[in-house]
Amino acid sequence: MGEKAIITAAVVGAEVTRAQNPAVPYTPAEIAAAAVAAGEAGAAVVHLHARWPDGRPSQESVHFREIVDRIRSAGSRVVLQCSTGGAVGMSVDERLGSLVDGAEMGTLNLGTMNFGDDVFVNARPDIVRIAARLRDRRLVPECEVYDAGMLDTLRWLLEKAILAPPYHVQFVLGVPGGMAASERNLRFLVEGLPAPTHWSVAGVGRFQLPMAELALRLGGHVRVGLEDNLYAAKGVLARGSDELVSLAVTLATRAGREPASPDEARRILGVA
Ligand code: KMH
Ligand code: ZN
Repeated sequence: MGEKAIITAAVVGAEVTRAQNPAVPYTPAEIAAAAVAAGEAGAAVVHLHARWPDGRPSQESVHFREIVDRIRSAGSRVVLQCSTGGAVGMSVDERLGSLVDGAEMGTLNLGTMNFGDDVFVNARPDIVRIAARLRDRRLVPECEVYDAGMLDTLRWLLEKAILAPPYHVQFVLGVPGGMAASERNLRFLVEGLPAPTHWSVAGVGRFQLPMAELALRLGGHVRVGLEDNLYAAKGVLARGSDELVSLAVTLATRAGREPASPDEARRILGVA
């Protein structure tokens, strides 16, 4: 057996809608239930966004607090990772609203990029500010890398001691405007990591499960869920992120990688 595989479930995101897949959760209760179900299916980490009841993206602390409280009240021990990326167009102040008590990790997006037809702004001072907030709150950063140049920003953050271990790297591949989800790109990115660290892949859309399979083979970890992909198979909508987690568990087992429990993931990721 290889190293245990951390499966992260990204259960809602900021972009997907119920019109695209009726299983997309909106309310804190729905998002928490999706996170708990993902944990029961084998996810060790949940990547959390919030929504207003009508589906608009929210970074309101009150929503994140309710999600976190509901997950823990349900008895789930999944590692709680809150998005500081939020949605395109949000200010950094707004985005930081997600870092509520109970969060264990927070995302750190490593650069500005086209994001579909929009621009996802992460100017270097924004990155420095979010990194400082994560450090102050003793949250383990998950560095979101969409393109190769962002690894140079990671190197710069490490050299300037703005970022220090423990941190985790998530390669998000297949966003229109970022690097495509291909084996060649993933191998190139892993080789380009400025320091040895654990890493994971989130393939967007139809690339989600093939990228997960590849990452498991290469010794990485995986992210699945409705934030990045709405389908369980070609033309078949996923019934929820938990179904996608179950498919990732099958891939991990086939690759000889047992899924990590939440506490095993905490040890690997350095979450206190
Ligand atoms: N919604 C994307 C624009 C993160 O969670 O940190 C940004 C995002 C990244 O989802
Ligand atoms: Zn996200």
